[in-house]
Amino acid sequence: MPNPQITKPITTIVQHIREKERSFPGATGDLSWILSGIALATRIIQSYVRRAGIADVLGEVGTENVQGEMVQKLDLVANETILRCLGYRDIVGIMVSEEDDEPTIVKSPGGAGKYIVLFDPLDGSSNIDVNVSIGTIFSVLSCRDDVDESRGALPHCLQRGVEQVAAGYVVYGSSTVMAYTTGNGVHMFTLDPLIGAFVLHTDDIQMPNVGRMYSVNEAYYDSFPEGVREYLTWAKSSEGGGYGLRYIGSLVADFHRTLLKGGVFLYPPTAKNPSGKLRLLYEANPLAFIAEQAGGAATDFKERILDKQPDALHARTPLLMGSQSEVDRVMSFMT
Ligand code: P6P
Repeated sequence: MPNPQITKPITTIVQHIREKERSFPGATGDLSWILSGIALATRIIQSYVRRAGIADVLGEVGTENVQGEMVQKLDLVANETILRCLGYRDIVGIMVSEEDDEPTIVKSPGGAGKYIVLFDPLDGSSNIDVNVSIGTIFSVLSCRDDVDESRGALPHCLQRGVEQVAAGYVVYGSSTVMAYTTGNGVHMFTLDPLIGAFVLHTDDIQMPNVGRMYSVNEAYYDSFPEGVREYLTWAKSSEGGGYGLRYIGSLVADFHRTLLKGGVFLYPPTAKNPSGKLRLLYEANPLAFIAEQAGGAATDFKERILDKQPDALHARTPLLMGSQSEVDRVMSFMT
């Protein structure tokens, strides 16, 4: 009599990647090696997040990062953890962090260091002290083979989102969940604290094509583009038909909900951030890759996020992302 408790195999991230890679001739196992490094780093980060009230990791460090934001102690813990867990993986050449002004060159891009890992180590960190979900976002690019080594790391980093070879996020919420894609669907894992491993719970996630939920910080309403204001008026009207508003103020948490429940997330240009607040390379691009792989869409209210050519390491972008039909609906108001 089979054990009724074992309803499906326990699949860890590395197993999952290897199984997926087997269906791709020539797959080298590189991505599984990078993703297992990210899984290790985020398991360590979550151990600090879960102890924030008792471990000395709450509050600000007292310095500003390149974004002009006050650095939280946990930001530094997360940043150092990822640099340490990935920096010694032989295939990682360059690392780009929201917390660091410049790229960290771990190995010469032309040699063994074939990949670039770009990450926001702890997005939403201002929410740490009030126990709101926060997250880690990562993007993986291949180093270019047409760039002379004398030009340094930047040309390898400033690639469009369509060039990503992998992307994902970890949300430290009521449970710790990781989602990743390598371009063959979006796969989601939950960290099982009993065994200390991320275990597969949903393969090939599809974002609902419709979702009557919008997610935006309406405090900036007056400085939104006219089309966005018109959309919001419609969504709240009887003609719009009962949209709900959910806004956590933590990108990874707002995105995770949108991926699972559908709807649309908006961070339009504002007077305070006329080019948008969110960063292209290590926030918008990886989440846009995930959104599209799950059947959704992501634009900057004008063009597809993944087609944008970055002009700077910490370039910002407006972001409209979510269910295809909901993104289309917002765009129908943009003249
Ligand atoms: P606002 C957190 O600081 C963050 O970078 C994202 O996680 C989040 O979506 C956004 O800023 C919230 O910004 O202006 O609404 O507080």
